[in-house]
Amino acid sequence: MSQTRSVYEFNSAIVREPSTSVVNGLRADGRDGPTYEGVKAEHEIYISALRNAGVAVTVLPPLEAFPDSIFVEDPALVFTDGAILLRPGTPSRVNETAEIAPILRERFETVLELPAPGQADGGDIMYTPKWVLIGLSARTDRIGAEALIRCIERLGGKAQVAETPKGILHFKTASSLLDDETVISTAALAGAAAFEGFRRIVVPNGEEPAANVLRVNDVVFASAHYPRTLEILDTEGYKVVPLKTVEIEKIDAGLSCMSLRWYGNNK
Ligand code: CIR
Repeated sequence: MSQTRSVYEFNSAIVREPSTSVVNGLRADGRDGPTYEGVKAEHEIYISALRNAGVAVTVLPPLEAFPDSIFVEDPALVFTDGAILLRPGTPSRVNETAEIAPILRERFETVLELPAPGQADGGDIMYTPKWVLIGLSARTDRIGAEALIRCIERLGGKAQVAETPKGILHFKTASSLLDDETVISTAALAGAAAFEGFRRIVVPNGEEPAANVLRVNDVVFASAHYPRTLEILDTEGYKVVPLKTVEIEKIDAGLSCMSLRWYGNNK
């Protein structure tokens, strides 16, 4: 992979508007779902934040048949040198890949497909300057992870497998890259072998969802309602953009999930 710039330098992104069916998005527990209006409002502010950070954003139309399709991060991976169509690890989301495929084929010369029978969700994939980390989870199995490593190698990159703590939806639900040498994570992931060599910032107990931040160029998008994490990020010198995530958290999502981001000439 021709990686001469930071893995968080982006000039292009794809997002998808929420459908009214988003109120039925998947969630691990029996909490009440979000309101459509609430998700839509958070999504609109997110798009503005991406644009303010210097990213050209393509907004795709909503897909009523797919309540979770606002989370475009999960059915595909994108890099400067190409895209990889994934095989999401939960039945209601499998066909989201076919919906995003033509959009990616228009933008990328090389579009690889994760071969069956493996499964992988983009939420389990973390780009780092050293390698791509692939978290094993209920959505990403070992066969999928091994096949994905080979796809990433075909694009000129390298990748390795990591463990997602039990009961956590995705690897990036609990960890994120902050800069070339720093990750932020929950206490459960702070000691992970995958992060050896990285400086680690741990979110305070009770603020676990705050570990899903999104570094975009020179700013860090962070959930607005976790004040202790915001303070830590500020003290560490990051330029933080606090964004409301109250509604999307009701369906187990965070800031990274709502976009596919890359650097390229193919906006
Ligand atoms: C799901 O369970 O698939 C959605 N409700 C949430 C997906 C969040 N995506 C992500 O973390 N990349």
